[in-house]
Amino acid sequence: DRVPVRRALLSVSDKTGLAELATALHEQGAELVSTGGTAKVIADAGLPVVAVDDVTGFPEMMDGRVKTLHPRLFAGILGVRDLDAHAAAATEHEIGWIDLVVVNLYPFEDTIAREGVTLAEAIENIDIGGPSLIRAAAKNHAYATILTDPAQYGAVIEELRASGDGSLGLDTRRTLALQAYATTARYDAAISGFLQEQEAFGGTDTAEDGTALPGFPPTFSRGYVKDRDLRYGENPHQRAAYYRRAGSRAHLLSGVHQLHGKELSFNNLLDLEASRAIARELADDPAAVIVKHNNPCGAAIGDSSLQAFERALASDPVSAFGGIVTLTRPVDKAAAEALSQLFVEVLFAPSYDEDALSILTQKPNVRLLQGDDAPLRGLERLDVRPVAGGALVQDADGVVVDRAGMSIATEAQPTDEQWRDLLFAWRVMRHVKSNAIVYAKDGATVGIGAGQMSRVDSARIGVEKATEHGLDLTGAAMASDAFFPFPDGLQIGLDAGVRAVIQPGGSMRDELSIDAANAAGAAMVLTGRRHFRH
Ligand code: 93A
Repeated sequence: DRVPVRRALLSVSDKTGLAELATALHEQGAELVSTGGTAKVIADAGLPVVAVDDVTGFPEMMDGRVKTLHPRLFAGILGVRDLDAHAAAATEHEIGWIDLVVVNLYPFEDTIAREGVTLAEAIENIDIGGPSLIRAAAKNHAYATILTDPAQYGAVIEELRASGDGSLGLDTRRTLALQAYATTARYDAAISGFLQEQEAFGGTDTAEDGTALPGFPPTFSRGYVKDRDLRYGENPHQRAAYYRRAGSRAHLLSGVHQLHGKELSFNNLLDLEASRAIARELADDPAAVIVKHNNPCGAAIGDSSLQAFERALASDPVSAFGGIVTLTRPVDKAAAEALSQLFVEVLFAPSYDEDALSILTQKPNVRLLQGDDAPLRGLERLDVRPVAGGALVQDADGVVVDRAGMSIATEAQPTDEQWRDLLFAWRVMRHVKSNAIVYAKDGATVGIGAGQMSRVDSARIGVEKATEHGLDLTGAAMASDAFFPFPDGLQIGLDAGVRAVIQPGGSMRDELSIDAANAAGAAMVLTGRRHFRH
């Protein structure tokens, strides 16, 4: 099952290691066939090389868009050497077998990562001939070997030299074929991912304002590229890695610099995603968000990073231990001093001043991240969740929260302060697992009930948290992610002092809840929009 390499086709964008590989092939007696730029490097290395034009009888044309797309080459790769009919066709059409194909592709991913790249430049960097050569050689790995990455050259050179007859074994050909299909799959995923985000292609999965564009495609495919291995998953017995979406303009960790601390864990990344998503909603102000187990345990806006953090922490200082903290403004000395009092797993902020850094880096266990959140805005238009053998895909719940479309159901109208707290609570609530109840006062959460199977329990837990931490719910705002089917959950809030409520409305028994609010002299806003998060 060893195949001597008598003839090789080389066409590479990345010329790294090319001269060494070509030299080894030549030494083993292989004939080298090559495209323009690649042939030049080989010739410059003093080796004989045949131009593809001389094999195909056609010049490279259409600005290089058509170089290798020719039956003389493809039949030479794809022919089944042991079939008489294939051998006869090869003889008749003067086709020589190609035993080794060396291709690496136009750098599409590097191109789209460049600042200010145009759509035309990106499209010009879609390689057509290269992936075809790769797929052809990988398919016919019974006879041909495919190299797609300079990192593979060294082992192949060694094997060629060790073989004595310039041959490569079946195991090698199989391993490389597998890598080859992974390469072309990733390449196409990058193209598809990039085009999906282009306005010219209908842009996106949903329009900027969150309204769905008609229809989901009949097939849904997304390519993910490994960004890094992780030490383990949610638990130590689970293996894990972080992947970014191929072709996406940004991802959770792009532009994020880790200034200090251990490597990020699976759970860190999960919670970082959650805490940054909430912070993005509050970013008009200095804000702080503390997340534990994917739910916020405190969020607040304030006059400064320090004040926002202190108020977010006050919401539930017990749960905040070991939390993931995101700040929307730079961290200064005062904020750093306060932060250093708490055990924080991860701290994310736009920047840190020198004093802050010297304080925070004294703590060995905090992972300090610096990054810009703007690239993530509006990025994920689809929400994809794996299920057994499939995926559930929906529009992301990316609706911009403002007063438009909301109505007031009660005699009492919210004051300006209440409106601020209502919208604040509503923004935070959208990121809390259902059933979600959020109590807020003066731009800070004062009680959060998350993830309960009964809304009444969430309402009660939020009040208990406030009481436990010495917070006063008198005059607080209350947000509920879905309507109150009965007024019992609402009543728990009202009894604790809530005087402004925001909820979707739409229950058959809305009137009962509105009556309860009126009886307490509370204002109630109906949003007409539910925000479940399972
Ligand atoms: O534009 S292409 O898609 N048309 C082709 O027929 C073709 N064949 C090989 N690009 C094509 N290639 C690519 O050219 C290879 O994948 C490789 O990346 C590059 C090598 O060109 P050169 O040898 O001129 O540097």
